[in-house]
Amino acid sequence: MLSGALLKRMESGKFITFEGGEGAGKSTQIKLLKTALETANIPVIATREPGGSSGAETIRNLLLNPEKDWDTPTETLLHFAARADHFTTRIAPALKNGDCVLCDRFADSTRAYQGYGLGLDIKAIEILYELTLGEFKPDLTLILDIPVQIGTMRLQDRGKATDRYEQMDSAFHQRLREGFLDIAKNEPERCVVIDATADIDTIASIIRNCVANRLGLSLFK
Ligand code: T5A
Repeated sequence: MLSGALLKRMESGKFITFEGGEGAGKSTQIKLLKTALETANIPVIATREPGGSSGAETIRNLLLNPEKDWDTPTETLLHFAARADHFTTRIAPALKNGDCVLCDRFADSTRAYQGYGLGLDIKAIEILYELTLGEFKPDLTLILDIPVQIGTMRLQDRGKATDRYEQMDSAFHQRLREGFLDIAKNEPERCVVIDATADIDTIASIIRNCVANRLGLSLFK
């Protein structure tokens, strides 16, 4: 695996992560930002976690199976195993190639879900982070913030079968929301909180402005 420091020196693409609770609208916004970047002739790929590479997609199926009740340390190790494969085989090569990488969830989801939500010590998560990614960090993290009830209603309206995490109770989802807001407060240079209750086009416009201002990408040709 490339060490984080080495990758930082080699890379030229930007790594943008989208985070938030269930139904916040990450996938919807990633598609719109990808189109905006392509229109501006900026090379871009979109990916997701858990998953995004063939090994990590195999682990995703284990993690999201509603019939499997992993204990929290095992589940966290599986998320980092998936992330290690995804980073090495997909994210790092794309950044090295100069592509902008848009990622639907990354390590902040482990901090929020397994840490704030399921109670694993954040220090354990940071040790696994360092082992897997070294000093590597997203260039920008967009946290789509939404009240739990609205996110849940959106998923019900969408009508797809629910996975293991979507089936957790509302107290769990409230802890996640607070966790994401805490992460943003602690790292304001990396994270931006976006009100995800606005309409799709308003949010897309806020995101384009944020990407242009924070990363200096010219999206408005
Ligand atoms: N997980 C993940 C961990 O526990 N630890 C980890 O380390 C990682 C990486 C992944 C699960 O794994 C957990 C977290 C997750 O529970 P997933 O299937 O990839 O699961 O699902 P999510 O990432 O949770 O994504 P969702 O599909 O649930 O939600 P999105 O992508 O945030 O929302 P989106 O865009 O699909 O929109 C949902 C619905 O709302 C509508 C859309 O049309 C869609 O129907 N919508 C809006 N409606 C009104 N106004 C808007 N502004 C709207 N935006 C979207």
